[in-house]
Amino acid sequence: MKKLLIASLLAVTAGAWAQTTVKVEDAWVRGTVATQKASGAFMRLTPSANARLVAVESPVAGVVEIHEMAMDNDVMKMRQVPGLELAAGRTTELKPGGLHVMLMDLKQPLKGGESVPLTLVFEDAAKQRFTQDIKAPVTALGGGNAAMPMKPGMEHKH
Ligand SMILES: [Cu+2]
Repeated sequence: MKKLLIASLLAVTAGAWAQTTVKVEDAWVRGTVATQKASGAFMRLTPSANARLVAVESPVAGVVEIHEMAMDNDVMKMRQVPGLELAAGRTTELKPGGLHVMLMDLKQPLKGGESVPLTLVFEDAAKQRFTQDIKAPVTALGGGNAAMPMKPGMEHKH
């Protein structure tokens, strides 16, 4: 009984104090050609308190995963990560050749000039989930393979 009371007090406190917000900057999605079924979304995330990006949802993709690039026997490969730890006040950058949001099973080609709605699902330090909706403009690069590593000099910034 006493334990229960403490637990609920903690929950109330967490609700009142741990209002974590995450600043999302420079979000963009790589444009695709008609035959392409996958693309990447990139952005910078800076949380007000320790948080975790646990999922991303988008109406344009059947499946959305959080990926990282890693060297595997001298070959750059990407793999899914269960979540992204975001440290308070520190900026985590999702960029080509690094961490990215993988949009798969695309329902239509993503054209430059359009924007893609993304719902970012975060978990705060108290494991409470909160979401943030953003619209990421599509950058028309055409061709290429979604989220494949690019040489730094090739990276476009608009
Ligand atoms: Cu990927």
